[in-house]
Amino acid sequence: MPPHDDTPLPAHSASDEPAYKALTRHLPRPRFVPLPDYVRADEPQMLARAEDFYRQMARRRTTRHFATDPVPRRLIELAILTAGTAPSGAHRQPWRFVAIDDPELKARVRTAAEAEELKTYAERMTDEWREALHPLGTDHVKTHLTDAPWLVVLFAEKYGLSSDGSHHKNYYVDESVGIAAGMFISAIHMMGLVTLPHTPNPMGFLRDTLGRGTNEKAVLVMPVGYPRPDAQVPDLQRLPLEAIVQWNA
Ligand code: IYR
Repeated sequence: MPPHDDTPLPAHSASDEPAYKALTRHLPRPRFVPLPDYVRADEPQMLARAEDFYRQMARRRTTRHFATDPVPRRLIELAILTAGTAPSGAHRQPWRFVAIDDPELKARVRTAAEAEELKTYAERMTDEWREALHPLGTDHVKTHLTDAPWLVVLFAEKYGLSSDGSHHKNYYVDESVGIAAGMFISAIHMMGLVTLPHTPNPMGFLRDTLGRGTNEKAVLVMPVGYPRPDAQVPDLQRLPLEAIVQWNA
């Protein structure tokens, strides 16, 4: 750990300081330390790394066909640790992961998810929505939830609960948890496994089944495992760069 750096951050003179600065003057000075472990790479190195990472990530696909082979718990821990490095609003880290490999619990989650999904596909979806999903081959049958050796359920902590029972607000929870989910999915892919971000709706049953607090909301159920040798994916194309980027105005 580098020593605590007491060098004052560049400050405006008191005269041009905006009034809101006085509102936090009673708080302890924020602690800053030198940026740890940063090694500046040269451009050819960065280009090689960026191309390699993109090439690897471009091979990620979502499949519904999971093998039942076991996956070591340490790999799931590493994916969760990676997700936990995500940036978050006010550094509140409002993500919680429930990792399930108990076959009986996986089966309960699947049964409850399928019951909700049957209602969703049959009654809650508009025709337009059902037609949009048709090319992806999704339906209410979620075999992957019991085939995959792990189910990882991602919860968003909508607000924090302190030990004295008081609430504290979290900020940009959806954005923070969305970024963490992306990092989890990337970690799983880069280690050579597959996952499928499943969004049962409504999600309330997950809080009850998994015994989570009322300050949490389930966001994604992610089965994790190996793809089956005969795994298939929909025949999809990704948008080209020019369709997803604008450079300047
Ligand atoms: N939550 C449902 C339906 C579903 C919705 C969308 I938008 C998808 O991209 C995929 C599925 C389900 O998980 O089947």
